Amino acid sequence: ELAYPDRLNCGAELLDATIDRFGPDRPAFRSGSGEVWSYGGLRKRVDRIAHVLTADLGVVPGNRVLLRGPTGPWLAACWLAVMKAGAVAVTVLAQQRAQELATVCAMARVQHALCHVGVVEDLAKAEVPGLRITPYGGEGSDDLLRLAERHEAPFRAVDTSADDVALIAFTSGTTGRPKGCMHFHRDLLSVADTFSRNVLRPRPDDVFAGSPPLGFTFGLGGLVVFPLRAGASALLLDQAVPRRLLPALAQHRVTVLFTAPTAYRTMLDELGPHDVSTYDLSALRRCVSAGENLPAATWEAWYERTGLRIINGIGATELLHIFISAADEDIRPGTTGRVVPGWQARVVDASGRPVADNEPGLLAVRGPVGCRYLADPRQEEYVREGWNLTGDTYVRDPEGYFRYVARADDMIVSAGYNIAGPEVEEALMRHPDVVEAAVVGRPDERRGQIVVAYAVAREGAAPSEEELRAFMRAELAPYKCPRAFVFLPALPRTATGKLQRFRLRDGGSV
Ligand code: 3SK
Repeated sequence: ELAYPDRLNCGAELLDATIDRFGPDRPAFRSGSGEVWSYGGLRKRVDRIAHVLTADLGVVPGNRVLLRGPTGPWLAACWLAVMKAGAVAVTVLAQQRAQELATVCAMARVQHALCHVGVVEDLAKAEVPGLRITPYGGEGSDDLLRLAERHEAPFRAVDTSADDVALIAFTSGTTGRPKGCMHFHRDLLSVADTFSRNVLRPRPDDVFAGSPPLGFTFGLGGLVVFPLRAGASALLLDQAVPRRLLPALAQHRVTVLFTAPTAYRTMLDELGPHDVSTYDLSALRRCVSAGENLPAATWEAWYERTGLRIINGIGATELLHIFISAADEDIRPGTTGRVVPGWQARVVDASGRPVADNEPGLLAVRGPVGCRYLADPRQEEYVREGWNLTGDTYVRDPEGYFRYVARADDMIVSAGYNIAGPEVEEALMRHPDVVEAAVVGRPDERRGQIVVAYAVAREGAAPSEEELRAFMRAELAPYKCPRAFVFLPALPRTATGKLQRFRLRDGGSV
């Protein structure tokens, strides 16, 4: 059981309390260009921004403040300042465009925005009524960092309640309709005190890094909340595309990595079959994968090349971070692992009753964080009798390991057979010339649905349909084998990297 005091400000806990424990001199954030901010330096900047918010911009507790910019120390500092000011951070991705931003701002009733100058245009174009945009990272006299220079005094964190909303994180999920998820001050600490504390077991000398942006709770947790809670540091890269990750991991002696299965595959390609010494990964001790299911083949290949055992986890924006995960001694490739201490999980049928072990059903989770959509009727579908239904089909074995089957709406029913798209995708990705695969059901008069595979071929390779067909027949039962193959240059994905199978099902507005 996690117990937090009734009055709690997560910004003060992550920053001021950590400085009380470890002192101000340890490194907190590093940028890709080599800049290092100590904890003391970070607090100075955060406090100045908090003064600008409250004294200059008139932000009061509960006001919603949109944060938009590339991942970096300044964006993280803005987030911490919003927390300390008792306001509510509304996080979005730097790639989101005017129309999407207008929707988010209207849904969350955003009054203020702190926005990097490089991406301010789209926000201005969104024409949000009453929105006050304060740019940062530019030269103007109205720039946040200029305004901040005028404030010297420490900022005393607003005395928020543990149950005050601190964050509204948006998810477009894999279906395209945005939902705002509200999270409390205590929620932000509880994900660090469950997944991070029990599974990562971070140390103050750890260096965290990874590819998820701070506008995605996977990134906010892994690159800001977890390192600060442990007195560790984070390398915040604005261009953390997989090809740039490897050199950064080596150069900055990163010890804890957060990324997604696709990035592990790209890094494996980059490492190549022979030369293991190009990148020195000897400091790396924890590799986390989430955001999508991690195929066993990717786990094995990473282990073979690096000797590192990927910690596979499942999380959700609705529940803030990871709630089922593998852990060191407990890692079983091909499964997501066991429930994270502090959380509960079970597999249920459509009426919410637990199914027997080894039977597929819907994943139901409960723990210190729950789903709280911002005025959305889908709340009733997500939370039933206190259990959060994540929309994933899972199997639990008698030893408590959870194995992913599919997103509940990705099950294909063909000629009476239930076929899990991800199983077919994993098989297809075992073909040496296939780097990415997505499998969907296409309506068919005779069979109800047929299995259709979309594949991205390895650069320079052009496997034929006949070759893939023969390969799949050797891998899977005939009823699971795709009846059609379509080659694409890339698969449709959300800005956070999740596969959008619905766009393929809808007939390829790809
Ligand atoms: O959406 C996800 O997959 C996820 C994974 C880990 C942590 C947080 C999130 C939202």
